Amino acid sequence: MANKMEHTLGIIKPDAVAQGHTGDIISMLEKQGFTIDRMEKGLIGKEYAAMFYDVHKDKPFFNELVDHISSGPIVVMALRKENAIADWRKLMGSTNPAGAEEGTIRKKFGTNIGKNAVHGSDSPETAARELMIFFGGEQHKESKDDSCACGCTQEGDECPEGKGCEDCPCCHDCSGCHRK
Ligand code: RTP
Ligand code: MG
Repeated sequence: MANKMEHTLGIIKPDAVAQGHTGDIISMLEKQGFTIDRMEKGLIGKEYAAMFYDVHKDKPFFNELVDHISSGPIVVMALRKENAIADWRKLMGSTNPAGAEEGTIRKKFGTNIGKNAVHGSDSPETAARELMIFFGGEQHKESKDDSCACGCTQEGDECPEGKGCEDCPCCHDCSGCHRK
C-alpha cells in the first residue's frame, strides 16, 4: 500500500534564522526527500501571530510564543512528501530541544522550549489551515494547473517515483489528479 502524498507547513523560527541555520535546515529537508513548493522569508506582526497560534491562546506560554515568532524574520515553507506531516515532525524532534532525539533539527539548533528553531503542522486539518494562512491555498503554485501533487498533467508524464501514472502512488492518492 503506497504512502499518502501530503502537504504541510514548516516555519524556521526567528532564533534559527538569526543564528544562520536556515541553509542547514533546508539542506536537512532536501536530504529527507521533502519538496519545497513555496518559500518566503519575512516578518509577521503580533496580531497575525496571535491568529496563527489561536489554538494556544489559553496556554500560559501564549504571549511568549507570539512575542518570539514576531521578533524577527521567519522562513515559511509549503512542504510536500509522502507522509510529510509526520515525517517533518520527526525531523523537527521533540518540542523541548533538551529532550529531542539525536540528529533532529531541534536537538541540533534549538536553544530552549520557546526558541526551538522550527514549527510544523500537527495534522492534515492543521496543515490545511496553516497553508491557507500563509499561502492562501496557492501552495501548489509551482505545480502545473490541474496536475496532481507530483506535477504530472497527463498519463505518461515523467513520475518522480520513476513509475507510470498507473503505478504512481502520488496519482493514486491525489484527489486533484487528472486520473480521478
Ligand atoms: P510547533 O507547534 O511549534 O511545531 O511545536 P509543537 O507542536 O512541538 O508544540 P506545541 O505544543 O504545539 O507548542 C507550540 C510552541 O509553543 C512553545 N511552547 N512553549 N513554555 C512552554 O511550556 C512551551 N510549551 C510549548 C514551543 O516553542 C512550541 O513549539
Ligand atoms: Mg504544535
